[in-house]
Parts: sequence; C-alpha cells; structure tokens
Amino acid sequence: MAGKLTFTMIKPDATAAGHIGDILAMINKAGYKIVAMKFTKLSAEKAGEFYAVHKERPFYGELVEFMSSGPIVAAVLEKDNAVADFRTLIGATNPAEAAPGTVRKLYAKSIGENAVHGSDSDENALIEAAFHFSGTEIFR
Ligand code: FUP
Repeated sequence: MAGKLTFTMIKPDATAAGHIGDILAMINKAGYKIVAMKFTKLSAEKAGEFYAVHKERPFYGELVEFMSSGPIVAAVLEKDNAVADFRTLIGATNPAEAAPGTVRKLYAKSIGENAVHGSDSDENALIEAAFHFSGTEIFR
C-alpha cells in the first residue's frame, strides 16, 4: 500500500521570488496536511549530503551551490498516496516539460532552479523527513 507521507522543500529560487504562500496554498488545496515545517537554510555540506545520490552527475556542484544559496521551506506532508500525488502536483523536473497548472510550470525557472523538491519513493520520504526533522518536530 502506498504510504501517507512525503517530504518537500520549497527551494531558494521560489522563496526569493516570494512564492512560499502560493505554493503552500497549492499543497493545502491538493489535500495535504502539513505535519512538520521549517524555514531554514542548508549549508553546502548539508545540501551535498541531501543530494549525495547525485554526486557523480555533472550538475552536482551547481545543485549544491544553488540549494545552499538561500532559505528553503522544508516540510513533511500527509495524505493518502502522498508521494505519487505530490509528484503529479509539482510536475516534471524540467519546467519546460511540466504539465500546465503544476507548481514547476507556474513557478520554476529551469531544470536546476525548479522551485520545489518532492520525494520519489515512500522509503526516501522517510529518510528525507528524518534528515530535516526529529520525531518531536513531526505532528501526526
Ligand atoms: P526530481 O526528483 O524531479 O527533483 O529530479 P531529480 O531527482 O532527477 O533531480 C534532483 C535535482 O537535481 C533537481 F531538482 C534539479 C537537479 N537537476 C539538474 O540540475 N539537472 C538535471 O539534468 C537533473 C536534475
């Protein structure tokens, strides 16, 4: 059965552009309950750790630099079928390929600066939630 939790970040491009409220409203309208949330900034070291799976990819350096360039909103979201439905809500990694009405179509600048993160599996949702939040910071 699909899990009920996913993890998201509103990335530095979207926080700088003033889209936090719009994106949170889309998340709430889609039926997600916010069970953990913080406005924070990743160090380059932390961003590198979070994206360690991409270490060998050519864009890794830029990705780490971008993700540590400004504040982010990190949140854990609850809903049935949380991971898959959230990936539908945010749209394709590259905003040029994202469906109309998706978060990335509306707010992302490029494949690298793409407004939001969404977990790609139930397993990663739990790992990513634990990366940013302790048990007492998650309210279910
Ligand atoms: P997604 O799951 O949609 O966030 O996409 P990926 O896990 O494939 O990529 C993670 C992040 O790496 C993206 F959000 C942005 C960055 N990236 C690039 O900068 N260039 C690429 O070609 C692919 C990903």
